[in-house]
Amino acid sequence: PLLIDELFSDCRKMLSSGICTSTVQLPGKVALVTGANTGIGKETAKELAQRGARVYLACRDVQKGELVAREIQTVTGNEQVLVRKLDLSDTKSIRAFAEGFLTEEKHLHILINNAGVMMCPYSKTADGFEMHIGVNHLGHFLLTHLLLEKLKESAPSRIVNVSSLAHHLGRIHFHNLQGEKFYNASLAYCHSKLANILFTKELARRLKVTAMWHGSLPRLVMRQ
Ligand SMILES: NC(=O)c1ccc[n+]([C@@H]2O[C@H](COP(=O)([O-])OP(=O)(O)OC[C@H]3O[C@@H](n4cnc5c(N)ncnc54)[C@H](OP(=O)(O)O)[C@@H]3O)[C@@H](O)[C@H]2O)c1
Ligand SMILES: *[C@@H]1O[C@H](CO)[C@@H](O)[C@H](O)[C@H]1NC(C)=O
Ligand SMILES: CC(=O)N[C@H]1CO[C@H](CO)[C@@H](O)[C@@H]1O
Repeated sequence: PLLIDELFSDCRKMLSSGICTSTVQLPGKVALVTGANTGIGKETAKELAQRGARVYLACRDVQKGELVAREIQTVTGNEQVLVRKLDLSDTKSIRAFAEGFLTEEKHLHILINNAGVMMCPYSKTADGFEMHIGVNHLGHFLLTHLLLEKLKESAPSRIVNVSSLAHHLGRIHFHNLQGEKFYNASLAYCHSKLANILFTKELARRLKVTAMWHGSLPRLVMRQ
């Protein structure tokens, strides 16, 4: 049994992306995590709060978000955990969120594009995009675009796009971008996660170009 336990633990270590050993503290930093009311987003938000950042939980369900915000406040002792409404399947909601955020906050140091739908039945966003590509890619694309100036002004800052190993199976089918010709929920997820990677690479390329003119600009870090 011991051997099997060890083997299992080794496999888990191999499959996970590694363990963060940084002891960096984040007082005075402002962080924003999408889909922070559960899963990876919630754990990330908790960790950022633990390190002293002011953390915005951007959630489509504000009630769920508030419960988690209170939990994080209690566990970390950090009061600065705030919830704001963001539905990435609706560009009106994304624009309203960004407008509110830009008005209320002077800085944004860390943007974590985490929210995601996975293998849902065929459905469309408010704007008519297939749900995976619409929420996981296009929604975060617009959000990042709207917050980019603030990130630049707050440099050193960073954008983290949460992709997945599933991107290896992804293909960008330009003739079937919205799944209108055929739809496979697993593959639709993979495509959207590939789009996350391509977006990150191109954004990194463009920001580096700007960096030659302005000096300090956001850094991009990609987590698989
Ligand atoms: N779990 C894994 O093994 C794994 C592996 C590789 C990559 N990932 C990536 O990690 C990220 C988080 O995954 P997870 O496992 O933590 O998923 P999860 O537990 O299902 O959480 C997903 C989050 O996204 C939110 N969300 C979904 N649609 C949204 C929308 N339209 N607007 C705003 N928020 C929305 C959900 O809100 P509700 O609670 O309201 O539904 C939830 O907070 C995803 O990008 C996923 O692709 C996960
Ligand atoms: C979706 O695609 C995957 C990978 O190619 C395949 O294994 C699966 O059977 C497909 N599902 C459907 C419902 O066609
Ligand atoms: C900016 C960055 O780190 N991009 C990486 C994201 O992950 C993909 C897949 O492993 C790499 O190819 C990129 O270089």
